[in-house]
Amino acid sequence: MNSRFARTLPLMNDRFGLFIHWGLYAIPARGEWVRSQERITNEQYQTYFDEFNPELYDPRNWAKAAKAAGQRYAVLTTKHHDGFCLFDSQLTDYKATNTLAGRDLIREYVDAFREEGIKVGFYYSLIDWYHDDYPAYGDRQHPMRDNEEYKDKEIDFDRYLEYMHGQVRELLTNYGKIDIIWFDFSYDDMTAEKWRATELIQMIRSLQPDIVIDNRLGGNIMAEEPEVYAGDFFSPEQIIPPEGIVNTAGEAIPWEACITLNDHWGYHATDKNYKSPRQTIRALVECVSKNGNLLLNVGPDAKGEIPQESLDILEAVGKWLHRNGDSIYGCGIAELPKPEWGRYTQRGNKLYAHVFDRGIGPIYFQGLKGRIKKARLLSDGSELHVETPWMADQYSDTESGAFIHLAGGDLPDELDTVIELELVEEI
Ligand code: FHN
Repeated sequence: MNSRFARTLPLMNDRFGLFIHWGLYAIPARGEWVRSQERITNEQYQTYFDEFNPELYDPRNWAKAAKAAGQRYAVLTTKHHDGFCLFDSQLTDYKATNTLAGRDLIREYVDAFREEGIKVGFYYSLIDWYHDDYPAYGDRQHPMRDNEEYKDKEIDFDRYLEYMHGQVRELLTNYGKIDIIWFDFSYDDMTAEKWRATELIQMIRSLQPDIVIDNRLGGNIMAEEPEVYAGDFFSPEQIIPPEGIVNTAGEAIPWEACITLNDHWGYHATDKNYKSPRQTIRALVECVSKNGNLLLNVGPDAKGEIPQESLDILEAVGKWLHRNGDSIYGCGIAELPKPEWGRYTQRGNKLYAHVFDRGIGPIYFQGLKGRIKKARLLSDGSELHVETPWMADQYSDTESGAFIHLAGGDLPDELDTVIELELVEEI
């Protein structure tokens, strides 16, 4: 991987993070885009500001759930597109400390996740539908984009940029070491130097030299010489790239897929279309098998609690990781063709076979004849045997293939059975 991405590598070794979308939109409970989708005015949305009182909010519970899930970093919305600040910004009154909550919700999040040894990330929306100087009429998605009252409204976008840069400075000054800042998102001409991105990046790097930044300020992270603001990782959303991500020179670049557990980022009371633990575990494996991370999202409700359906999935993933985490953390792509039965991940001379489909008879490893020093079922460390079944020399490329016997007709773990192969030498 290009040395430009050296600062991203520790995060890439973590492989699995928790995304948290939380704010006033948890009260209407129709997702975080409700203002835009329903063209809700600031005055109408004020109802939620006046009401916001997450009496059950205790980020220590969130942090414990993330820890048990095996998530090694977290990214919480400090401000989403609605402009509401979960932190005690001195640059606005539109913040949690001025609601019935009366607390700096970000301060408590940072303390709680640090306490659990989980890296701390901030999501910060470049878009701001509340700020007076953010373009509204004719914008692609502003709630007032087709409200004639906004047509001739004078704005001072530089004043918005001073505000936005000032808040980023607050976030990266007042809360100790921050591991990730996750900007969201550039669009149309609202990109790159429209945000004064170079100046912003220079400020960020001076305040937090080791911080990792996503690619949504603009520019092209896949260029051979990306812009200074093009970011430290690529951020595919609601998709796992078919082949992983390489730049125009064919060099692997760091990437992180952000994915919801149901179909919404922010809390949505009636969206019960949750992914299964099996889907979630296999999504994590697929990301790692392609040199990527998974940032898995939860949307806490207006009371401040993560939905039970999400907690149940996180718990199941954590149980699987407790036994099989060696096949995820610090692992990446294996230079082998994707096998029929599942996927490979690799770390040094340890190759991990993630068997999703049991098939009939032994598991076949194309190209690995004579290259496996020993094999173990990762979940319990039990010995497995490399073998060549009877007649195999009549129907397979036994010149290069290897077979491992798995007892029984079902997989030991139908979510994902992992075989750890210690190789004679790294592939
Ligand atoms: O518009 C946002 C959306 O609300 C959410 O924050 C996702 C998460 O990456 N990013 C943007 C595009 O969907």
